[in-house]
Amino acid sequence: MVILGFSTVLFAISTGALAVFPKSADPDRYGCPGYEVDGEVTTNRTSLTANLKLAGDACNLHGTDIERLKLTVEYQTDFRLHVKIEDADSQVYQVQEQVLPRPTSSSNITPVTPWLNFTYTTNPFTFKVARAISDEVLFDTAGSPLIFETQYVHVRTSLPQEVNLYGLGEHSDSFGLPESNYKRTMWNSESPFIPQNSNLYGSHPVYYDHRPTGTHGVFLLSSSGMDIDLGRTDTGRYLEYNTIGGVLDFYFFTGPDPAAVSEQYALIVGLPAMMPYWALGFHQCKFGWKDLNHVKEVVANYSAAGIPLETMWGDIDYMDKRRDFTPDPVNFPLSEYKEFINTLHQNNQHYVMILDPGIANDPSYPTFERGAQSGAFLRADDGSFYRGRQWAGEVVWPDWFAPGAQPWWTNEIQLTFDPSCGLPVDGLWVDMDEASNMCDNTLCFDEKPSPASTPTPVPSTGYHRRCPPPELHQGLPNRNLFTPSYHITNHAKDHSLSGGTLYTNITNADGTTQYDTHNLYGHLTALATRTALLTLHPNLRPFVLTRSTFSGTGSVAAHWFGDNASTWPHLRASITQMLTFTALHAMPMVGSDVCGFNSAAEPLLCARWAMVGAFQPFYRNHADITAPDQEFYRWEVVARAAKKAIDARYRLLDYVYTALHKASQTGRPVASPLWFAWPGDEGTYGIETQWLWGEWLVVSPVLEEGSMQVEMYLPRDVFYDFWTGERVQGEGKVVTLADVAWDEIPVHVRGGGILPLRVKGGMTTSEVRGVNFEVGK
Ligand code: MIG
Repeated sequence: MVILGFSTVLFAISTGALAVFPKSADPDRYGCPGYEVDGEVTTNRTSLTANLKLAGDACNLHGTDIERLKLTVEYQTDFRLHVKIEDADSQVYQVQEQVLPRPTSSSNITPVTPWLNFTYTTNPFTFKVARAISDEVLFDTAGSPLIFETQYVHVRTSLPQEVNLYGLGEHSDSFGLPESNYKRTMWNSESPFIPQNSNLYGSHPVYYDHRPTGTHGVFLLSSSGMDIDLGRTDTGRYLEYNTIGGVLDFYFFTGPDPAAVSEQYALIVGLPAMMPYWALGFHQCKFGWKDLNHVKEVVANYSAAGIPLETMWGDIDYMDKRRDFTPDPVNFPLSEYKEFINTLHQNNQHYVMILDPGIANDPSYPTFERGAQSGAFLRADDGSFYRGRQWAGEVVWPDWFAPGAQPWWTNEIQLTFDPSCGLPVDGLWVDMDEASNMCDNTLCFDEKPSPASTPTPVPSTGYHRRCPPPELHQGLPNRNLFTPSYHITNHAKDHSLSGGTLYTNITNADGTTQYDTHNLYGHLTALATRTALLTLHPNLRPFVLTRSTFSGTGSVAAHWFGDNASTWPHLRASITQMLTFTALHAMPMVGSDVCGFNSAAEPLLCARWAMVGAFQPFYRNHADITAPDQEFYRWEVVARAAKKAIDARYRLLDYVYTALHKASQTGRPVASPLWFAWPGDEGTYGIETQWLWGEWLVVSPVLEEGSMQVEMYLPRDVFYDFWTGERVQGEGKVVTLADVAWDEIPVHVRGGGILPLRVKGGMTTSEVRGVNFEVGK
């Protein structure tokens, strides 16, 4: 063992017996040779590099085994360990720096006493990450061969029985992840009804492992399609990555406090964007508002009902022929539309409008024409625009890696939304940015012939040719980019990679392919939109809402959880989804479609949801065109619940705004699970229906149909009822709160908390800002 100037051993060759790979549960993998260290291992004070070579005959399970790899291990700070395994030739795709800037070596803080130890075996090569202080093993790849092929990468870590895993969004599954038989697929996809056990709109390949001894995080920086499997063998639990490409670029975060992991993760993927104050107000949206008069009625009805309405939203109904930047001249006439938005502004209210990345393929549509001139659109291999189907009919899509794309998008946004001549919107909403393609399968236009459509040719082989050969990190040539042999479990359409989205063998302008960059499309759409807003309004914080996300999108935009339904299970899912994003994915500004998107909202469900949403960051009521109207004023009980909850939300607005600011400075979450505050209390580990709102409030809503009671867990601590001020002694057990009325939501303040409360709420956030504070009760 070598000691490198630290009190702890930084890089040690494990002296244990050679790892022997046990027969894996998946017989296909048995027989893969793994890798061995080849030649010298170079270490200096804070880093280690080594070459790896295939340790036997290639197994070529799903592609070709890559012979030579390169290992780099860096102690980047005391709290962050970076372990990277890439192909020696640096051809395999790596997420572009412009998408996710990596820390530069100068930004790394030279470690003094690293909290983690990296140890390895040389033949076969395996590695282990352990806590320095206790030798507790956190990650251990012995036991399953490392497989690094052109279209398949596999690594497995064994796990002790007693660990609690969270994260790996976006999903609608339980907050604490199941121990076994669980697969998380990362492949961004249009996901109506947010199905469980399925990939959804975003990909965040980071998990948090919480143990009574501390919390740590593991982030695989990869946009490749992948399955992450949690399972069990005779010898214990494991977590494994099965990707269809990319490199193994791991960041290990030491915690050990849960919120410290959130902060350490945010420093890698980007600190959350600070939001404008008004964005914390209550938002109302609906798909299917047929004209401006109807929209005005909704505003008037809110005001008449005395329910605060901060922001109105314009869904695709405003568009002529469902084309971006093109208000319908009959139903949303431009000058009246401007006047309406100006009136909202006079009343200190706001307006946000939708954009879809699919651009109508029609030379008479100026946005298309300018995009075509700028080289802004994705192209098929034959040089023609890559075409598909979206709301606007036959469409093309921006290639966010094309140099002309951003200037074109910025220009369209300026032309349409410049307040001096256009629609003075306060924010933009980007939808369908997975990207969603309504072609049912790869035959799209063949199946639904339309006279104006010329189909993009179906790739004959699916193999992607490329000349000249790719540059560094652009992706290996000669891969099957259309139907790779390893199938990730994509739920979309025909279950193929390209189902319901862009063909994966399409090349981006920078030489990379959609196969590798698919999961970044939403992030890039949001980023381009944010950049455009910053050009339009250099001195205003941009507000962008995006459906599709990737690790780090919190630094760019807000996010809603897509097309849920008006059901009690989806009300509950809104909490687990929120906690996953706010606490674990550095995305504070998130929320569900309040009262549910699909199907009819029952008033009692809507009442409970109105209150739950009031204690979550992004608070917007929204529904589908086929769903009945569900504004809060439509039912007396909902109106009552909403008024009371919004009043509390607004009185607390500065508490939340401050928490959001802290998140944007440090990554500390705005809302988190109870175990963040009581990491040693095992009673909190499985709780997913209560949460910490800021650091001091515990919210425990009623979430069961027809119920007026809630089973609430309060840790051993002193609490005060937020509404009455009554002292409540938490006893570390579940208590039943009965008779929770339809306009009540239980909220408790942790003893010791000081809340900056406004004396009263107001009809808008700007009114609230004029009200005095009181401190606590
Ligand atoms: O195919 O713009 O998730 O919020 O209302 C549906 C219409 C397209 C999906 C979004 C939803 C939005 C709807 N959009």
